[in-house]
Amino acid sequence: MLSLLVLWLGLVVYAFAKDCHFTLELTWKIGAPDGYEREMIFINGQFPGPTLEIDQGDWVEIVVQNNMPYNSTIHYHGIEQLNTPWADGVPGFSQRPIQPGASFTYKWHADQYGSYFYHAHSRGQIDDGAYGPIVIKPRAGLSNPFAAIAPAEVEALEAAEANVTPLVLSDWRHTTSQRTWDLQLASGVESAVCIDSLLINGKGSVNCLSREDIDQYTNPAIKPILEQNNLKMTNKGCLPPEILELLLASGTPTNLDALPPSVFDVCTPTQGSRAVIKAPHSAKWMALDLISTAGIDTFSFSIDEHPMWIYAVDGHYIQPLKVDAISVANGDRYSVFVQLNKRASNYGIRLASTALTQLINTYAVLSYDGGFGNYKNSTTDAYTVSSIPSINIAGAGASDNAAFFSQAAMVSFPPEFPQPVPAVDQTFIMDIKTVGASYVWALNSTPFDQTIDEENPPLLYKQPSASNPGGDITITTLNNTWVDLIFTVTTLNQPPHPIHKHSNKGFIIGQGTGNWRWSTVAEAMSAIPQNFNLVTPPFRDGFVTPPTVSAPTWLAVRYHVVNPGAFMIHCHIQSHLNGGMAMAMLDGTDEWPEVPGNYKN
Ligand SMILES: *[C@@H]1O[C@H](CO)[C@@H](O)[C@H](O)[C@H]1NC(C)=O
Ligand SMILES: *[C@@H]1O[C@H](CO)[C@@H](O)[C@H](O)[C@H]1NC(C)=O
Ligand SMILES: *[C@@H]1O[C@H](CO)[C@@H](O)[C@H](O)[C@H]1NC(C)=O
Ligand SMILES: [Cu+2]
Repeated sequence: MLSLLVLWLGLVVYAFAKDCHFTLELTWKIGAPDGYEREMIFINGQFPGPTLEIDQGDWVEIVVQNNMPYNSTIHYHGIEQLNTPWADGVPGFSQRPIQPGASFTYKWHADQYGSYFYHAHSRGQIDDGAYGPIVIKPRAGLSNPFAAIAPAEVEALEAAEANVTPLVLSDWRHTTSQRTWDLQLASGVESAVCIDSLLINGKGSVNCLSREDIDQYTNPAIKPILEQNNLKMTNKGCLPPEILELLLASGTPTNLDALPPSVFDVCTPTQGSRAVIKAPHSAKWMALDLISTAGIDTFSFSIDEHPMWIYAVDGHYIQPLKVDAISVANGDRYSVFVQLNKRASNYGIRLASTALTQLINTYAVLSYDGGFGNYKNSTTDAYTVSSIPSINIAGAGASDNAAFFSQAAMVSFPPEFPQPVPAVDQTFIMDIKTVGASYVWALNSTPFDQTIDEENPPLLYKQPSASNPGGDITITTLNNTWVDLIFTVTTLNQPPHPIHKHSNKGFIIGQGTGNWRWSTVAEAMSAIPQNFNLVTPPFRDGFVTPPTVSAPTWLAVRYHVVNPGAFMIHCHIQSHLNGGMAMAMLDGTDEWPEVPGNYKN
């Protein structure tokens, strides 16, 4: 009788959700995404790795086979891992590293829908190409905000969403991540800031800018510093290492002679390839998932002559916003609709870095039905576009009326922030800074040692009292409490830091310029209520701290602890993470999970 009941329940569950199975094989081989050969990571022989297509409600099983000569793990960026904290893919936190020749099976439930990506979480392997898109199709009948875009075309928009094309936006170096790290140790400066190319869906070239362009587009914020020191941006369009030494190394030993000229100075053009995105003209609309897998740069993104309707951010619907350009930080996802209502032709898909450390850009092609203009032949990049860009090569608006996405205008659909506003149980105030050398970073005063990768057993496998790394680098919470995270950036010349929170999303409830002088958000709100939004705060898994130019800044994030486990919160600039910009979040220590025996590796 009991077994019949179990069988019947099993069938009911089976009828609503399916199991999705994937195998991802990691290999370390020679590749040349931008036309320059180097050793890099392929996933199932591809770069970027294959798209994982999943339906909301599915159980997802992913076998990662590590055939590289290095330890690795795979993290599912933005996936909550509700009740499966052991499948989060962070070595030292939720599992032991997957050793060469070994495999690990991840199993998680797709509670969410939308755009995500997977990437390696061991050392700098994301910079070696270990990433690929995840698309989770919303469950049938899920309410969406598409009527606000075109009330009569909801079906066409839903069809476009069901057929979404991921655009993986990356930055790329000609050195391996290990070599990049070694060069920082040898030189004493954060040389990772100077890269070789930008890639769209793994394709690009080294495009060397002319001296005129470099001089013309050098950011006005850094021109005076360069002039005072009689320096110029380098031929790679990079901030010269002397400036990093001056502004960020704070008197620690440096040796710029340890840097080969190719790292900052010498630009050698390559003939790579260019991504061509076919626009199905008859469909009238197409959907794109912009996914930044960047190690270092913040991007500006736009499509010539085609405004974008942003309909989801970080895999969650918003009230649609029509824009010409979007600033995309490391780890961010933007899902956009593009109306295919222009003359059948080729249009530029523009990607430019807005980091002050380098002028660099690329473009892909949006090709109506793929049938216009010159086709690429195997030896030359014959695609030309004559469309009119909305952004310039430095990522700024090409005209004053280019509309950029503004996070402050972003409103979740449906509303996600609880009303009345819940009481806050704990507030953590964290000081972001470099500690000594310009490549040693702290999310909260103390750098997190990257040897945590080898923590054995991992934090999740131990009782939280035994696993607490303590000090400045740990956030400890109880389940079903509300937590405020205040990130303060008190030193000047800091770039924006895209802080990524593992497990569930958080609300960006406030930000400001000037010192944070309060102990709680409630106190701050009585002084500066205009800096907070407790009605419709942006709901995201990445929180970008405002850069500091002439004054300190701060950012306030609130989250609900609902998923006990050991998670990482860290800057998604890879060199900052390598430099220690991370903390351990031991969530729900009162309901600490027991890791099932078959998951322990
Ligand atoms: C790989 O992981 C194993 C097991 O945790 C560890 O003993 C070893 O030192 C790691 N190797 C490297 C190169 O990090
Ligand atoms: C491709 O371009 C090269 C260099 O211009 C030319 O020699 C070759 O004939 C072209 N191939 C095709 C198939 O058009
Ligand atoms: C943690 O709290 C959330 C929110 O109340 C609840 O849904 C969940 O079941 C709790 N988890 C455990 C393991 O108690
Ligand atoms: Cu950072």
